[in-house]
Parts: sequence; structure tokens; C-alpha cells
Amino acid sequence: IQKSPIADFRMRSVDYESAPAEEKARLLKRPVLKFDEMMAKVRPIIDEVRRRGDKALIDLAATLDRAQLSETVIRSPFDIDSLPIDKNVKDAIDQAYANIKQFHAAQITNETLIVETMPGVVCSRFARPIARVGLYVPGGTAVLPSTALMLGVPAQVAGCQQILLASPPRPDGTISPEVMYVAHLVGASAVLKAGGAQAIAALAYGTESVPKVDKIFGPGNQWVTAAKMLVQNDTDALVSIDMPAGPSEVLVIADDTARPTFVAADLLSQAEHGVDSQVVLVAVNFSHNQLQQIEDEIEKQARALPRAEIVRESIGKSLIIQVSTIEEAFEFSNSYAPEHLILHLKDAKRRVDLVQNAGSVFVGPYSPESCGDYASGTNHTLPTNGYARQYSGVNTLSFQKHITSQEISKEGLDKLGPVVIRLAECEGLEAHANAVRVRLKAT
Ligand code: HSO
Ligand code: ZN
Repeated sequence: IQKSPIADFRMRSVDYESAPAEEKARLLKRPVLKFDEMMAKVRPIIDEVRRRGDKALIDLAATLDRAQLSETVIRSPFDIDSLPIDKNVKDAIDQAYANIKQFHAAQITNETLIVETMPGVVCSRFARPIARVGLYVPGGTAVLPSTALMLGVPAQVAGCQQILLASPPRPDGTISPEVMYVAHLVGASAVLKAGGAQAIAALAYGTESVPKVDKIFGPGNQWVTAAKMLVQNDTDALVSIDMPAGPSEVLVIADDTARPTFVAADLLSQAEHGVDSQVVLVAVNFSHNQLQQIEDEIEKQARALPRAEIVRESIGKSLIIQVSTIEEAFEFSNSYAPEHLILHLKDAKRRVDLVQNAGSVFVGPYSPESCGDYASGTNHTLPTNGYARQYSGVNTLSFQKHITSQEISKEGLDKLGPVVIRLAECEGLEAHANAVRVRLKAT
């Protein structure tokens, strides 16, 4: 059968109101990651890196990245002047760096929070940076200096002492010059030439050349995600992770004021990430004609893309949800909890109040997701897979711990002590009660 050219980049369209409950529940689902399977594949790689250290990293780079390495790590200071970077690209990175830094520096809460809960009972909270952090910058089908910025800048402004960047080496054994330039800007102490589960293992446990880190950040494929989840559960590694990351997503809510060219471009910008990207359009009260215009526009723009093959697959798995009211649109969006939420709506700003679950929101016709992906200042490492219900995106606080403290005066203990003694007795913990009693009795 001859394939209709129009059907080439077609999203599946669903009328939300008339959909049965099970169908509605299914619309919220992302493709299932086969975690058990992935864990079983990833574990031997992690074990090998733990056992053989740098030698394993060099062997795995040869077999998995087809790269011959003479060294596993490039230490700072990096030789920036010899990097072959286009001047315009460098300027763009500089501007993005400045904006991201400005937004993330403003998030720092260096002020100690002090509350006197009872006279003489002073509770406080202060922040300290996580000392050693590992930032994973994926390789694969695209070079991602933007991810190096999104992870490196908050680490830098939080004051992390040791910033280690990891990225898969290119076949000639080098790291892309743009990523190296960002490593220099954010003050990274070293760049590890490793990708996938082996990079995560090296960061979590350390090797001869790679210092162990305290927390691992960054997006990645299923191998990276499985490895991050595995090491965070190993008490030997004593390492935490930013969040469970999955394939990128965008949900666009559009009404009759939305321009089809803008909506289509936004959907495609996310669809080009990978064949598993999730792209959803929630169309509020669209006429048949408006829907047609957007579908035609997607078709037209998609055909001209260099990554049309990837887009064909991801768009093919994507959805248009037709609803009749704004409330219904947000009900769906909040249940879906998208990584990125774009509001192509009349009075978009007023509608932000309706957002309950989303990684990052793009308000109005002139705020494409691309701006947040690269350079406006917000972070692009965001919760996917519905985790926006309970996780925040990476931010400056992700690179800090908050420590609480208290100072109680003698007078304060006179008041608070009896309360503590009573509760300790209630729990049958006499030694706890005694720690107060000895003080109350002391002269
Ligand atoms: N949209 C991606 C981030 C990115 N976009 C990097 C372009 N480069 C995060 O979901
Ligand atoms: Zn993107």
C-alpha cells in the first residue's frame, strides 16, 4: 500500500471526554523501562570497574565507545586556548553561562535560619555545599555542552569543592571542545572520559585516577539510569543521585489563540531528542480546522528536519488530547506531570496558578522550551516519567545539604526539659530522660 505522505508524522488524537476511564489512565503512562533487565546488564559492568579500575574503563571505552584511550581523566587546568571552538559558539556559551549563573546564584540561601521556639530554645538551619560531585554529560546522538552548563553552574555557585565531569569519549579518544570549554568555565577539577554505567561506577566508587564523589547528577540513557539507581542503593558506595531520569517530555496546552507554527515547532523540538521522547498536545476546544492546521504544520516542519527519522518515530507514538475546557486541560496535565509544560493560551500568565505538577513551565507564545534548554537561566535537568509530582528539577539546593542546630540556655532547659522527660518516659527510653534530668539537677 502506498503510504499517504500526510500520515507520515501523525500524532494519535484522542477525545478526552468520551474516552473510557481505563483509556484515560493509559494516556498518562510512559513506556515502561525494563528495570530488572537493565539492572542485570549493568551490574557486571559496575563490578568490573570496581575490580579492575582504570583498566576496566580503558577496555570498556574500546568495546562500548570504540575509543582508544591513553588516559582516563583530563585534569584541570585545561588547555582552553588550543580548543577548536567557533567564536560564535563560544560567545553563545558565555551568554548562557552568565544567565544560568545569575538565576542559580539567586537561589543560594546562605543566611542561617534562626527560630526561638520557646524562650531560651534557639533552633537554626544553615547550608553547606556537597563537597564532591559527579556530573554526567551524555554523548550519543547529540553533543550536549548545555547539560554540562546546567549541572556545572549550580555546583559552582553552591561552592562544591570538587566538580568532576564525566562524558563518553569520541572515537579519537577526545571530549568535545565545547564540553571542555564549559568544564573550564564551571571550574571542574577533572573530566572523566567515560560514558554509560562504567562512568557512573567510576564516580560512585572511584578508581586509581578517578576520585570518588558524594552525589551523582545528570540525565542519561537506560544504562546510566539503572547504574545510578544501583549505586545509590549500595552502602559501600555511599553516594546519592539527583533523580531517576527518563526520556524527555513536553506537554503543550494550546487554545484557539495559539499559532500553529509555534505549537508545531515546540512539539518537534522535543520530539527530535530521541525515538522515545514523549510529546503531548492538549488542545482546548479546537475546531476541526485548527487541529488540521497544526497537523499540517507538524508534517511540513518535520520533513525539513535533519533528524526527521527520529522525529517520525517519536511523533508516531505521541498524543493529541482534545478537551473542551481549560480546567480539563490542567486536570490532564497535572495528572501527567510533564517534564516541560508550555502554555500557548490567552492570558497564559494567569493560568500558571493552575499548574500543580510540572518540571518547568513556559508561559506564552514567545517562551519556547529551547530557551530553557539552553540559555534563559532555568535548569534543563528536570523530573520525567511523572516524577514531577514529587521531585524538583536540579537547582542550586540540589548541591547543598541543610544542617540544623540548636542552642538551649539553662533557662530554656528548665522549661523544655520536663516535656522531653515525659516523652522519653512514654517511649520507655530512660537514658534519654536522664540526659535532661542530670542537667536539671546540676547546680
Ligand atoms: N530538552 C532536554 C535538554 C536539552 N535540549 C539539551 C537540548 N539540549 C531536557 O529534557
Ligand atoms: Zn531539549
